[in-house]
Amino acid sequence: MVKRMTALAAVLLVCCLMVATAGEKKRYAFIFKSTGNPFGEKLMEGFKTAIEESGAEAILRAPDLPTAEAQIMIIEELIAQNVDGIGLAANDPDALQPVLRKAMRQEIPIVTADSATNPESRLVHINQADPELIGRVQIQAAYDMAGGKGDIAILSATSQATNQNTWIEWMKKELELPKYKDMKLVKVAYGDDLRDKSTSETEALLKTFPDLKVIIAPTTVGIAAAGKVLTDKNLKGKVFLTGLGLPSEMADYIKNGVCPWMYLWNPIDLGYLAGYALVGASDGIMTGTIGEYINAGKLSAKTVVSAGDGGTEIMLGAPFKFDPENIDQWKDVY
Ligand code: RAM
Repeated sequence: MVKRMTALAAVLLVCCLMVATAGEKKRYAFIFKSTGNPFGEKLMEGFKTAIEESGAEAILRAPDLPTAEAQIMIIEELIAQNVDGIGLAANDPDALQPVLRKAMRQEIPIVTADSATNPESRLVHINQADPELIGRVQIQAAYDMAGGKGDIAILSATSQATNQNTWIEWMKKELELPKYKDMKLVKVAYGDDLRDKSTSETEALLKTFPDLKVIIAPTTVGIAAAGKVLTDKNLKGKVFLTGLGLPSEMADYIKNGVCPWMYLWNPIDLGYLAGYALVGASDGIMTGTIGEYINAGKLSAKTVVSAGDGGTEIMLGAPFKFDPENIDQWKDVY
């Protein structure tokens, strides 16, 4: 009798567990570089849409400051919560490796987007556009704006950001071409994707290099801060601004001529693609192997290709040029 009751209890327990598991939604997290960055908010909006389209729940996180240490703490929490996958824009290529490998050992897939880790710390990277093109096009813009002559300064994000550092390497390679013999890169400054620091770094550049001709800011936070400083100081036509900016934040500076043109890609689509890649990874459909196809919802199928760092990636598209002609069509989108 006792034996029969124990068996019945065991069967009931298994049934309860099965019902609970069937009803439980999968949970996928995305960690951006830091809070207060509208680019990151748009990226996470796209991620959330993709995750919800798969019937799962999205957890959106970002540390107050763009450091690897702060992201490590969040990743530890997410491992403890046993989430079904983690996407992130990494604040450092190598420093996150131990915690990300720990996650992967616990079968939590890792996908990076926007800013990659080293290949050992991820399954696949979601790349916004060809880094060589992103880098070269910004120097070409500076050349055209300055008439081929003068000093250039770069106002970047953090000194450890993989994405900005890769683009800056390509900018330096472009500058080696003979056509740039009368242009000089005088400084790379770091505004850390913080509005105040980006503002004070812009002011410092103007003070230290009074003959500065162009500021290139390959960060949406930096370019918006520089646009405000140059506008407030009435430097339109004296110091040109270009780089990577959000149309919603840059429309005024594109229209007032401080930033004649700039580039970017769709951050919502970038996050959306990361969401689909992560769901595919959790379902075992996407293993990050070259040649694999993933279903990316409204973006159709995307292929895994080899990345410049020896790992693999999925490419979103090409950088898009924003200028006075088209900025009004985009400023309310992102
Ligand atoms: C900032 C961030 C982000 C970068 C964009 C262009 O918002 O640094 O990582 O991709 O700029």
